[in-house]
Formats: sequence, C-alpha cells, structure tokens
Amino acid sequence: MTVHKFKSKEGAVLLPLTARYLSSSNLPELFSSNEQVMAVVNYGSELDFDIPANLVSVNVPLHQLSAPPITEVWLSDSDVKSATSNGIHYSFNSSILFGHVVADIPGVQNLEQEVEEKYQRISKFTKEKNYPHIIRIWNYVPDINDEPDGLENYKSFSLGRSNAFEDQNIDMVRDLPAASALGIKNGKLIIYFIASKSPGSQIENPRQVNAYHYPRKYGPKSPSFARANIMTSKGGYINYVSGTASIVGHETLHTDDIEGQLKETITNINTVLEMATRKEHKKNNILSENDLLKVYIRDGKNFALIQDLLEKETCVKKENIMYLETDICRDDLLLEVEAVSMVFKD
Ligand code: 3EB
Repeated sequence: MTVHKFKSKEGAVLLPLTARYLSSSNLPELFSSNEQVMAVVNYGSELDFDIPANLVSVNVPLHQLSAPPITEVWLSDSDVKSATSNGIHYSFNSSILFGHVVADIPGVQNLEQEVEEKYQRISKFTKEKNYPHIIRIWNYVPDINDEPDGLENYKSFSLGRSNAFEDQNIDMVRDLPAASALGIKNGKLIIYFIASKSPGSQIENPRQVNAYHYPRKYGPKSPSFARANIMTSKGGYINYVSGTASIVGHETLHTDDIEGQLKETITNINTVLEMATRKEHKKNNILSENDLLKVYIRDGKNFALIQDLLEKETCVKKENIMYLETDICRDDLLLEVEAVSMVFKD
C-alpha cells in the first residue's frame, strides 16, 4: 500500500509526522507495506488482527457512528523505534515521540491523584527522552460528567492536570499542549500524546477566553490546554486544533440547539486556523478537504443531522471525518470537534 505523503517537487517528505484515516479493513495491507507507521489509534471494538509490535497501538472504546469503521494512523517520514518505559508505550523518530498510557481506575476513585500522577510521569518522561514539548494530548476520562463527592470527574481531571503542570513549571502562555477531554465508560483513563524536540507554537482564539483563564465556576483550577498548537517543518506545518465547542467568551451558546452549536464550533475552528495562518505568514486558511476532523456527539440520534450540516458547512472530505458517540466535558455541550490541519508551502 502506498499512502500519499505530501512530497515537495524535489521528492522530500514535508512533515515528520502526518495523520490519516484509513478504512480499518486496510490495515493489514498497511502493516505489510514499507510505510513507517508510528501509531494506530483505533476507536470502537478492538481490531481482530495482529498489530506489529514496533508501533504504538491505542484502543479507545467509543462507538463510531459512521460505517465502515476507520482507524487513525500516524505516519513517520523516517525510521521509527519503539519501547515501553514505566507504563508508557512510545515510538519515536528523530523529532517526534508518540506516547500512550492507560490507568485502570476501579470505581473511578481518586481520579485527581491518578491524573496528576500520570501527567507528572508523562512530563518527566518526555523531558528525560529529550522530547520535552508536549504538543498534543488526548484524554478519555472515565464517567466524565459524574459527580462523586460533589466534584464532577472532568473538574477533578482538570485539577490533577493543572497540579502536575504547575509542578513541572509548564509555561501556560507558550508551552501548553492542544488537547481533547472526552468521556469513556470502561473505568479507564486513556491518554495518548505527541511530544517534540522543538517547541510548538501555541495558538489561542480571540473569540474565547483562554481556557487557562476560565473563571472558577468551571472548576477549582482552570483547564490547562491551548486552543491549537503548530509544528512547523521545512515544507509546511501541521496544526493540531483542540476539541472545540460552542463556547464564546467562556459561556456555552445555543443550549439544546444542534445546528447553532455546530455552526458556532466551525466558526471557532476557522478562527483558530486563521490565527495560525497569521502567525505562520501563510495565506488565509479555513477548513479544507484534506484536513481531518473528529466529531464527538453526545447523543447518537443526532448523527445524521450533524453529518448533513457538516457537509454543508465545510469542504472536508467525507472519509476524513470520524464520528464518535460520547459524553462531553460540559453537560450543556451537544457536540465537540477536533481537527488536524496540514498546510503545505505553495
Ligand atoms: C472548552 O472549550 C471545551 O480540558 O482538555 C475542549 C478541549 C474542552 C479540551 C480539556 C476541554 C478540554 O472548554 C472543552
């Protein structure tokens, strides 16, 4: 199998790490090809064929609403090595490290401490390995909207993460990762991340209060994530856009209104892309056909409506959009959308 690699006219691969969605049934063919795969992230039930040991394999048991199922594949431009250290499975090339860690949290007890411990571990590990900049991180938080002992699990998660980042002296203005934080129902905390030798460029959204400045009503400590983070290489850049929702300022807008929430979310994503292109001095940019979207939907019965609207509102290719059913961190959010946008030099 050959996968289009976005090469320059001279034949050089333009980005050290790129993401693709491939039909899950095509993975055996990918694994037997010469492609340098850094990681596969499979959403839904586990794949029923062997995954090579020299890559990171993540399974996130969230239901895919569209069929046939697709898998998120991370491709390297150069040789990949992999190993496990202190519960972190990782693979790496000369500039990027991809990591994965899972915590079993029976009864979802002591979530804050579990999250803090995992974030401390990840921060120390990435520093030790000399990939000290966490660029992008995905969090699947058990029973995210439940409130044991009066504090919602999302808020406990956010607290544990903040404590770890403060302890590790992460600079909130320059070195926060882009992030997603969604619910999961299997009693596990599932985390995967991309870290880099060189710093990314943190992007915020002028329509929204920076998340790390959210007021206290959203939790004892504000969520520590950037709206987006960019990795620039010779030939272009990859922009990791965080989970994005119908939030303006810090308030949720369009409660109980799917269409309103989706349009506001797309405006927010396009604003973040616009901020990124200003910073990178590239031409103006909005969501385009080769970008990847992941759409998290609270109630699967809204899937057809959301898919329909999204096809009208953006020109992202249908096969580049993954739809998952899951709980979202604020209980008034009906949907959330994350993006990976790859922009190449003209
Ligand atoms: C928001 O904008 C929506 O806590 O890591 C989106 C992406 C959200 C990441 C996180 C939270 C997080 O606040 C929620």
